[in-house]
Amino acid sequence: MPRRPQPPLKPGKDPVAFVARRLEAHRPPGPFQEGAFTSRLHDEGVAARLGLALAVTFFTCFATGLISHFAQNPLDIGFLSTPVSPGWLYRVTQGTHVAMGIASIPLLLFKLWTVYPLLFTWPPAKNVVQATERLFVGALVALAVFQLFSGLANTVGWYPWEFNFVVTHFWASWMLIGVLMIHIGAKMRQTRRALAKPVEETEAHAESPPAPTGTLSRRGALGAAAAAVGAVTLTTVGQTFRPFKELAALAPRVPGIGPQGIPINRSAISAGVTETAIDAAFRLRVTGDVQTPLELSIADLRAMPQHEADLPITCVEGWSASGVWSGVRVRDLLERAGAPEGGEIIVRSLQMRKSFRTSELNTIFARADDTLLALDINGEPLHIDHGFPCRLIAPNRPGVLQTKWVTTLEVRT
Ligand SMILES: Nc1nc2c(c(=O)[nH]1)N[C@H]1C(S)=C(S)[C@@H](COP(=O)(O)O)O[C@H]1N2
Ligand SMILES: [Mo]
Repeated sequence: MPRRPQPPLKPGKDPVAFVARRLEAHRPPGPFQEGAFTSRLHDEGVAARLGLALAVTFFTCFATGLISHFAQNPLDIGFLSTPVSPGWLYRVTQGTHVAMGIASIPLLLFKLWTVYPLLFTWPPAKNVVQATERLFVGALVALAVFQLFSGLANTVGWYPWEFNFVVTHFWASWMLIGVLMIHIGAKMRQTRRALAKPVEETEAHAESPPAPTGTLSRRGALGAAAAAVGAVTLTTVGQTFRPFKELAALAPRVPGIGPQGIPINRSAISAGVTETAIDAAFRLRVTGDVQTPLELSIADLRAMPQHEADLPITCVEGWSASGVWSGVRVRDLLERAGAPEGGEIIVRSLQMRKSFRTSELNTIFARADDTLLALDINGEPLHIDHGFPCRLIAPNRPGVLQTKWVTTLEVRT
């Protein structure tokens, strides 16, 4: 179709196009020269397929991340409230979050390698629209690298930064998903076209010679990416999916597991409770808006009806492990203290410093059958590192909220 002749551009109209036309005559040497990249794998068909896989992992991470966020910061409005059952649900969503995040790492590295020659296009952008699009791609790459790096560091309990991981990872995820949607919108047509063709024949390199024997074909390269995803998944997913425990060479919390079959997050020494936790004067207090405040010794707690619950500890850092816990129902304690229906319960630990000393239970969680102040695990009294003399254990709940060394339940209405 013949195009209408374009009027000569003035700088005021599209400054990027104006600069670009002047730059065209000054193409830098080296990678900026046309034909500098010869690999058949720098190809839109490969990039599109990896992009599709990344879209799946990123949207899954976003959704499961939101579930985790709202489990830790409950909205408590209607269908948006975190349900109490099934008790294993958070274990699955958080396990999926971490597994998908880890799988994204080889996918992203490979995708970046596939498209990096685009960094050397000349001129860098032909017009203002393209310049904007490229800035968004830059932001997308930066955010994706940040999310995967900070998330991975979190799973190994490494915090080499000053900022608050949870808050930053949360807000960066919104920005990432925003620029990702813009990117998907901008690339939709190109991606569809590339996906419609067999991967060995995509357009960008249609005229490129067939791969010399001994080099990787595009299909082979995608197979290698899939194998890399499989390898990192198999060697880490055992941290939450126990049948794969033996393979979990790269999972930080599996080897040796921990006392009573569960890894330790913070030890009694680190929490500074080695003396208070074994003090004979220990009492569990039920206080706040109650008719009869309670002060119960361990013997008093053991004299109450004991209940069992088979529930996991699901650390937000990516590991999980289940046990059969037994102890007193929180609901029974609330009833004994004459707590009114509704309100919330603040659970406080003996721990005096550092984080995770307290957590909250909304009324639904507090009154669930399986929400226990556990005294035993798998038939033995709790190990001191697992919260002796008593800890909270509740269904479908992030590990950070399963408070150890509990000494006070404060009822607030
Ligand atoms: N008092 C107190 N309780 C706590 C913590 C803590 O640091 N202090 N850590 C929490 C976290 S992050 C997790 S994952 C679980 C781990 O329980 P475990 O160490 O018995 O496996 O305990 C939770 N309860
Ligand atoms: Mo945790």
